[in-house]
Amino acid sequence: MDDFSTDIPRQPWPDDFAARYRARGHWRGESFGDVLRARAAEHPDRIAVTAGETNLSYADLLARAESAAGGYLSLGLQPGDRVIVQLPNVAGFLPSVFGLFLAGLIPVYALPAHRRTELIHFARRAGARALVVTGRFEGFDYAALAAEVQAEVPQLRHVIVAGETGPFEGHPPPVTFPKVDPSKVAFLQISGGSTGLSKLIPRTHDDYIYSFRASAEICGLGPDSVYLCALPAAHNFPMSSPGVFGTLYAGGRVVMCPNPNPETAFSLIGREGVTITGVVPPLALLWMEAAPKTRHDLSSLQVLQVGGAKFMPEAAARVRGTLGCTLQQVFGMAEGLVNYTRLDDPEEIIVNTQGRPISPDDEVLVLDDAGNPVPDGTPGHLLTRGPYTIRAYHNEPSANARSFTPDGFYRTGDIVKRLPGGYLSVQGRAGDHINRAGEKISAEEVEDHLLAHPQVYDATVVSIPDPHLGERICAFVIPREPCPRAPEIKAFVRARGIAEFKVPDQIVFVPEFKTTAVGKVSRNVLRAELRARYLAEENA
Ligand code: OOB
Repeated sequence: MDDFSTDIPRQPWPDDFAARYRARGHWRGESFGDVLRARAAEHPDRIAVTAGETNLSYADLLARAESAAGGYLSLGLQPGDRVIVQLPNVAGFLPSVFGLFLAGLIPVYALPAHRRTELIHFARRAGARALVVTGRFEGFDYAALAAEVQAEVPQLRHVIVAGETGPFEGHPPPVTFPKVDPSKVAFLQISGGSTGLSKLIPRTHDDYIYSFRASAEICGLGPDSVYLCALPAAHNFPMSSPGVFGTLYAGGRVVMCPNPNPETAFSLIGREGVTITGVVPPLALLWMEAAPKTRHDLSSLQVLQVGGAKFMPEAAARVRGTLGCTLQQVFGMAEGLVNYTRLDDPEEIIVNTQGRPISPDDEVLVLDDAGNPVPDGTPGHLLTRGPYTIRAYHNEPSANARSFTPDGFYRTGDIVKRLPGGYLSVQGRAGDHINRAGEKISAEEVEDHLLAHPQVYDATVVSIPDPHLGERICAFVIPREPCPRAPEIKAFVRARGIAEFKVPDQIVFVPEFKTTAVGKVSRNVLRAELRARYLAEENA
């Protein structure tokens, strides 16, 4: 049932903040559609997107987005309606989403890895009316998945299967384009989900365009820049830090990489003359392993951005020597705040910190457990507020009360040290999610799936440090007799229709959760104890 609000989501910055962000020139009253139209007018013939053998000029991209807009509206979708987009890194990604922007529709970005359970949740929470997918990709049938989801969510009236260069190719554009207010929500991004299920993050045209315009400047992007989109384009990092949108803003070219393995990525870097790309730490390690042996020419690559999870200094120090380019560390979050090391920072800063904020108007607090500021150099909880950090999640009253202070600071859940110059060093997490190769997984969500198994009496999920993934998912399970086998539990969890990256990497059967705490134990304490005991035994 359509049990959630169908209002157009709002993102409420108080008036005085909004006025300040406009006066400072951060928010310029520009919409996504305006950006594309301006670039297509300035340099229609320049290539905007390369995917395989397909090249779309800025004029082509605009024309295809206009066709898509015409097609969406011809279905009866109304401006303000939410539309889930689940597309891999294909040529049709940008025409599909710019088509939604031009039609005044609101994309909800799902990852290609998401499955039935997650998509149903997003569809309900967003009150989505349509789902845009590709047919088959890398052997998976996305159209069939979409049909399954549609069968469960009646308000999801349309499944739109995009072709090679987007949906509704050749469809006439709308007779009139709806007026789009840049201060309104442009799209909903998906949170990593620190507790429970993923939340929806409403971002406005004004705030998001500011974040990628400023990011493009920090990264020195211009018309000659070629950005390789190696991570899934729907993720905030490759989308906007400066990512595909920042590259288009600067008039550069986006190369869609269907798979980030070294062979595919290196061949595209060599063939297309890629100048900048962004990866998560495990991929950076893989690329550094592969680079000395590659037959591809990587000499065009000027900047390798690494973010999404902590990149260890020992690895960071090897980037220049192995890949021959400048490292940029990126510490960001879909909720807003993004930090970069600057390209001309001393090596010491680039290797050892996760950068400093984009904006002079990003406010950063580092607080102790009692909520008092700690001195620089001391670890504390990171809270932030600013011109591109949200003030609330969409349709989440109780999460909002936990995640935001009354004066509008977002509690990031990260533990950081602030260093001279405002640089941040990420020390860890206060919360219980697992950062598995940059994918954020809520322990609670995985526990719920495990508890659905009839032979599972109780389950506690924790992160364990992992040499390849950064962190892996370890599930401690108290079984019922007869004790199930680990592969069977994994298969059961997978069959619940969730992204593969959430399936526990490891299952440890235990007779009970021995705990030193008395009485009713919070899950957080239990998780910490189980993790500590496991690590102690492993190192014994
Ligand atoms: C990015 O966004 P999300 O929303 O998937 O995850 C945000 C969380 C942060 O709160 C932090 O816990 C972690 O991911 N994180 C890092 C990090 N970058 C993100 N932890 C340590 N070091 C880093 N460099 O992951 C994201 C969004 C935009 C740009 C870059 C990353």
